[in-house]
Formats: sequence, C-alpha cells, structure tokens
Amino acid sequence: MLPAQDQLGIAPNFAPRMPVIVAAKVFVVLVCLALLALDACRSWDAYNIKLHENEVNASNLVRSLAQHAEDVFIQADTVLVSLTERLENDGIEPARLRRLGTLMQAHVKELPQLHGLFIYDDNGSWLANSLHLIPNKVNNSDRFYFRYHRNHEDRGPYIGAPIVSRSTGEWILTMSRRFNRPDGSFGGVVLATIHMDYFVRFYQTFGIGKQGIIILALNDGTQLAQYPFVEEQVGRNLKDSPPFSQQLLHSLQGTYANNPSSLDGIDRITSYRRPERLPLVAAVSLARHEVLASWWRDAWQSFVMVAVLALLLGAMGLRLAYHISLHIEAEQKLLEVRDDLQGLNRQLESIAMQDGLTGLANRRQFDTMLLNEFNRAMRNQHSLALVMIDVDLFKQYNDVYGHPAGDECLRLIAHSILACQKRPGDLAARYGGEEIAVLLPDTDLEGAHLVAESIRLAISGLAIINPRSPNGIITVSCGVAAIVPEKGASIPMDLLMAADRALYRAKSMGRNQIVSAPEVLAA
Ligand code: GH3
Ligand code: MG
Ligand code: MG
Repeated sequence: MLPAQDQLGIAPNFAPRMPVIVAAKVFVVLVCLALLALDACRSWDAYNIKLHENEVNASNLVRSLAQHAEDVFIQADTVLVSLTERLENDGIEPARLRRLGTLMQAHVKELPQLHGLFIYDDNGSWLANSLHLIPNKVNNSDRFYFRYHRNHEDRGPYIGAPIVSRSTGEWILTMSRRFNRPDGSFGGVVLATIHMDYFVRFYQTFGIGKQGIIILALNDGTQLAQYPFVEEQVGRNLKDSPPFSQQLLHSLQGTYANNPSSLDGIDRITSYRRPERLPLVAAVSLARHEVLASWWRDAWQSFVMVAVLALLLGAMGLRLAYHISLHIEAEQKLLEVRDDLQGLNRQLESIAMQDGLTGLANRRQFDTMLLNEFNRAMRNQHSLALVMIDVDLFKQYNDVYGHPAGDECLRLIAHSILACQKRPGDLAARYGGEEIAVLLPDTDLEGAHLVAESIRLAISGLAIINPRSPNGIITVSCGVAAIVPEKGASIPMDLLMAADRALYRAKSMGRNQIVSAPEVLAA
C-alpha cells in the first residue's frame, strides 16, 4: 500500500501555479521601478529646493549690491549738494574757487570711491577741481552731462554713462548737478567722478562662480559697471535685451531665467533690484549649471546607488522567483507522480477486490461488505437481505462444452446479474465456483425475493443451451434470506446459513426456482 498524501508531506491545497511566479516577477520589477521613481521624486524636490535657496541667496546679495551702489552715489551727491550751495551763495571769484578746490581735495581723500570733483562754468571751461592743476584749453562742454544740465532746469543729480577720464585716462562714472547764477540762469556744472574699478573690485569679493555676472546699470539700460570687467561691454545699453525691457523696468525686484544668454549662450538665473532713491538697477546672474552643480553631483550619486540597489534587488528577486518556479515544477511533478501512484493503487485495490473471471466483487470484498452492512443494519434496525445463486447442473455443462465454455457462461451469468442490480448499494460477488451472492442492504425478504426472481428470469432468458438439463438451458436456483440484526443476538453467519439452507431446499425441490427462508423472516 502506498503512503497517503499527508505522509508524503504534501499539503492538499498547496498547489501554486506559474501565474503566481509571473506575478512575483512583475512585483519585483514594480518594486525596482518604484525605488527609481522615489529617487526621481526626491531629486526633483531637491532640485526645486536648490533653485529656491539660490533665489533667496541671490536676492539677498542683490539687495546688498543695490544698497551699496545707492550709498556710493548718495555720498558723492552730498558733496555735490554742498558745492552747489556754496557756488550759488558765494559766487565764483578766484579766491572762492581756490578754497573750494582745497575742500574738494579733502572730499576726494575722504571718499575712496571718488576719482575727482570738478566745477565747470556755463561754457564748459574748468573753474576748479580736486586735482592740483587746471589744464589749459580743456573744455567739457561736449560731455553729455554738461549739455544735459545746460538744457534742463532740473536741479536734481544726473548720473551719466561711463566715460574715459581726460585727466587720468581710466574708466569713470559721473554724477553731476547744475548750479545757477543769482538771476536763475545756467551758471555751470559741478561734477563728481567715481572709479568704475571701485565697483568692480567690490563685486569681485562675492563668490558668484566662474560664469556669474554682476551688473550695475541705469534705469534706461545704460550699463555702469560689470564684474567680470569686459572693456568692450562698458557703457553698452541693455534696454533692448528682453529680460531688461520685460522685467527690470516694471518692478523693484525680481528673478528671471534668461536661457540661454544671447551673448555667451550660457543659461543663467538673474536676480535684480532697484534702489528706491536713485535710477539704478543692480543685477546678479548665476550660471544655472554652477548653481546646480552640487545638486547634479548628489542626484547622480543617489541615482547610481538606487540603480545598483534596484538591480541587485531585481536580480535577487528574479533569481528567487526562478528557484520558486523550479520548486513548484518539482512539486507539480511530484503531485502528478502521486496521482499516478494513487490511480495505480486504486487499480490494484480494485483488482484485489474483484473476481478476475466475472468482474464481480470477490469473496474478500463480499466478506468485508457483509460485515459492514450487517453492522449498519444493526445500528439502523433495517433489514439486510442476501440472495445465494447457484448454477444448475453446471458440472454437466462443463463436461459437455469444456471449461473455457463454462467460464464464458459464468461471465454471461455475472453480466445478467449486474444488469438486474437496481440500487448502487447492492453488491454482487462471486462467492465460490459457480455460486454468486447478492447482498441487498435495506431490503426485506419480499424485496429480495423479487430481485432473485428477476435474476433467475434474466439468466434463463439468456437461453444458454445445457443439453443435460431438464429444461435444455442454463438455469439457476436461488436461496433468499433477510434479517434485521439484533445486537448480541445475531451474527452475519446467520444470514449466510439461512440463505444457503434456502438454496439447498431450492435444489432439492427441483432447481430453477427460488426459496425464501421463512425461519429467518420470523427472526
Ligand atoms: P447442482 O449445483 O445443480 O447440484 O449441480 P452442479 O453440477 O452445478 O454441481 P456442483 O455445484 O457441485 O458443481 C459445480 C461445478 O461447477 C463444478 C465445476 O466443474 C464447476 N465450476 C466451478 N467453478 C468453475 C469455474 O470457475 N469455471 C468452470 N468452467 N466451471 C466451474
Ligand atoms: Mg455449486
Ligand atoms: Mg451448481
């Protein structure tokens, strides 16, 4: 006998199929993709935070630069206001101008941004300056600031485009005011010149990367100073560049991305601010790739780590899924083998329980079933019936036709008996030789008699010739008995003996008939 399913260690419901493996593989791939997606989200957040940080830093820096530029020009203007006031009240006599010259020298020494201070009369001739000498035949009426003041009665300060100093040859910025004669007519111009280099040197103290740019410009777009200093770009007008025209003129401060720059093709982010009291604008442009350099480094490092992790996870997961699939395959094969063995086992069992010649149950199965049904009938107090069938004069049939023909005759008889079985619980068994027993659970004597009669008729209906029989054909005799077993009072053998006695009586009464056992009925 083969081991039962549980003894083989196989759980009855444990039969995972290949779709589970496909789902596991899909799950592993999804986990890997989710890891990469999470990293991409994290990097995207870091990217936005980096840009925001840069915006805050740049806007703080540009606020300082705007304040610085305003302070530098306001300091110069304070000197110009005082000179204008003296010129208008004290006049331009040579002695006064000499004293003013000394005062101007003191101012220039005091304020490091000042390149010089100058006074011109209404024709542009030099009246006084902070230098120690007044060059001959030098006239500044061609300068734009001079023409501006001569043509405008406005008394406010005027900041001009960068120019090359006639006294020192360096790039300077100009701030000037008009002074009037007592009658209100144009009296001349006071001028403060400021080192452009003063701004450039200040700007270079800030860390703005290799491709960052700081620009100081007038509101009309005229560039006053730039770091890094590029001589060809001095004094250029930015008003036609789109960011300047679109953004800087319309708000006090802000940030914009000019990608990429029309000048050098570099993608920059610019923050700008305009001071409140002067028509200036300060701007800081940082190269986007420099701002994001650390972010790129971090993002790559993190991507490489996550990608390696995802690959390892994916490889291990898929390998695991592969091994599980092998395991499942092996298990399935084992189950198939088990099923085959169980089928074989059932076949062997049925062979062991069957009669080889007739295909009916054999004696062993009959004995087991008789015991079982007897006990059941006892428990339920139902009637159990037995029909014992014996072929009449079969020895003679064998003698006439031989044993093989006898065997074939027995097969035909068995087939007829099976055909008469009405209920699945009935059992027909070859009891021995040409004797067949039919066990009929839940059947009384009367019912069993009817079954026996139908069997007898079916067999004589086969009309198998038996020349030595009085009827000329094969017939059977049947002994029928039935019992409602009582506990402790009856045993299976009682039923067998009763049926056998009835059969004996049927034989002695002339064969081809049925005898029921009345004494059993009575019991
Ligand atoms: P009756 O029962 O009517 O008194 O007469 P009978 O000739 O049938 O007598 P008995 O039952 O004593 O003889 C049984 C015979 O059945 C003996 C034997 O030749 C035959 N027989 C028993 N088993 C087989 C079998 O498997 N094959 C064949 N061919 N014959 C068998
Ligand atoms: Mg016999
Ligand atoms: Mg017989």
